Amino acid sequence: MDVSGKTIVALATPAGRSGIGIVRLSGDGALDAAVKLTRRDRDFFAPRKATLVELRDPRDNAAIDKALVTYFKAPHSFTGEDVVEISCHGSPVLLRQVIDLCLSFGCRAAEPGEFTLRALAHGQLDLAEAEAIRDLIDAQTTTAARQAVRQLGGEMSRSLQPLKDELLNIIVVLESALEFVEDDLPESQSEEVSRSLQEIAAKTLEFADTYKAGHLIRDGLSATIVGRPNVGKSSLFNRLLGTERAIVTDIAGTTRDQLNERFTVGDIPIHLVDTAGLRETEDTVEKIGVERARGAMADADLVIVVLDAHESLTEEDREIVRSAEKQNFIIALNKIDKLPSRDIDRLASAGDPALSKFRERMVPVSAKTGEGLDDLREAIIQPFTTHDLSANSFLVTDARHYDLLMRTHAEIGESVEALSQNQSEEIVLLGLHNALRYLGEITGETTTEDMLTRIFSTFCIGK
Ligand SMILES: Nc1nc2c(ncn2[C@@H]2O[C@H](COP(=O)(O)OP(=O)(O)OP(=O)(O)O)[C@@H](O)[C@H]2O)c(=O)[nH]1
Ligand SMILES: [Mg+2]
Repeated sequence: MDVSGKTIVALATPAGRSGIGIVRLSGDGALDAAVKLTRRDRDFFAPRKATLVELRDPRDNAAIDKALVTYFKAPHSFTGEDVVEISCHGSPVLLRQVIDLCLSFGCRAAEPGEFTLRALAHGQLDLAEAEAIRDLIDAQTTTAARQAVRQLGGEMSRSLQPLKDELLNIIVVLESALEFVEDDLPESQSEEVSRSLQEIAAKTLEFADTYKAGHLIRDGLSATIVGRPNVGKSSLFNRLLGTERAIVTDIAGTTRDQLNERFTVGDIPIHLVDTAGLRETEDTVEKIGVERARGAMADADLVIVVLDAHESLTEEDREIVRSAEKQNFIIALNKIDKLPSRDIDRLASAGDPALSKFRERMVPVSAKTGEGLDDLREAIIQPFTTHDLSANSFLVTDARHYDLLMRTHAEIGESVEALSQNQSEEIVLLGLHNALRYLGEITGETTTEDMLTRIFSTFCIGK
């Protein structure tokens, strides 16, 4: 990614009609573009002051819009470069004109995340903070947004700094031993180093462990509804979403293609999948649906097996439960409104003692009346919420950060091992330098161009 050079331009607000739409420019030519669009002098635009001004097409002097133009003079801008923000009326047609004119002035269309990348390159924020901006924009729940804001405020760097400092202290001790001491490190000192390293490793692991909760908050989980035809999968899917998204009929084999929707339970985003009823079939379309259902089941974090509580268990039901057993699964005993009694223990073992061992996983529900739906929602997230998500702690939410913390932990572990085996300081140091580098990669002190390209490709354009 070329971070220096040309002035970039992009629409910073979503495409489509809206109250206002903002075109953002960053680079040496940003102010010139504003000058050309408004036919005003450079001095007209006082830094950090929004000015209402007419935009005109320099080719025919036709008025384009009346807009608010704000100039942020380098380095006091988001990117650290000259930035101009033009708040126009939110018409896609006029915004296109403004962007096209900027391109004709020699600006270049920004790549995804390029404004943030430039901010990073100019030291306006560190990599973890840059990623936090992406996560904040992508956040699906309030909790996820709040975690992202904390990271944006530099909390990741602050959490890592003590670990880095302690690691560096030990590296200094070992490096000087290497340089000045003829013999090996004295045993007492070696033990002390080992103890400190184990403490750092434990803290790293403790921090990495928050990823389970952090990942859940940010990315949520996927739950796939499976079961034989007509047990009420699509009805439950609709109930959970609160809309009539899926077609429901009393004809077995109604759902063919799988349906994907998102909703949240207790601030956890859930990716819910409705599937075709599982059965042997000769129908070509249904057959593909059944194959897809099996695929979606295998990919899910949680499988929701739906059984018809009103009917006795069939061999197909048993087979579905058996295949779900390999994963996280719960059983929704649907259509309880058709039963005179709500005795779940009787239901659980209904005609099949094999099922009673799953008593804990069973939730009696009625997609028709809504009974038991709260219990079902609770059961969906229950296997995943080991951490107290409401706790006020800072969590690791990004897989990249988690991976680097685990690698740090492994490297320190190897150094401790090398130390206990009386291996040379060089070997011990090798692991510690790697560990320090991994921690540095989280905040971007030690990142390669390649990595940056990969990370920033996940950003949206205009940010
Ligand atoms: N009484 C009662 N009927 C239900 C309930 N849930 C679903 N039904 C009915 O059962 C029939 C099948 O419902 P669907 O939701 O289409 O079942 P499905 O499992 O998605 O079926 P396929 O898509 O064919 O696999 C419909 O007539 C629903 O109205 C329930 O809780 N109680
Ligand atoms: Mg269906």
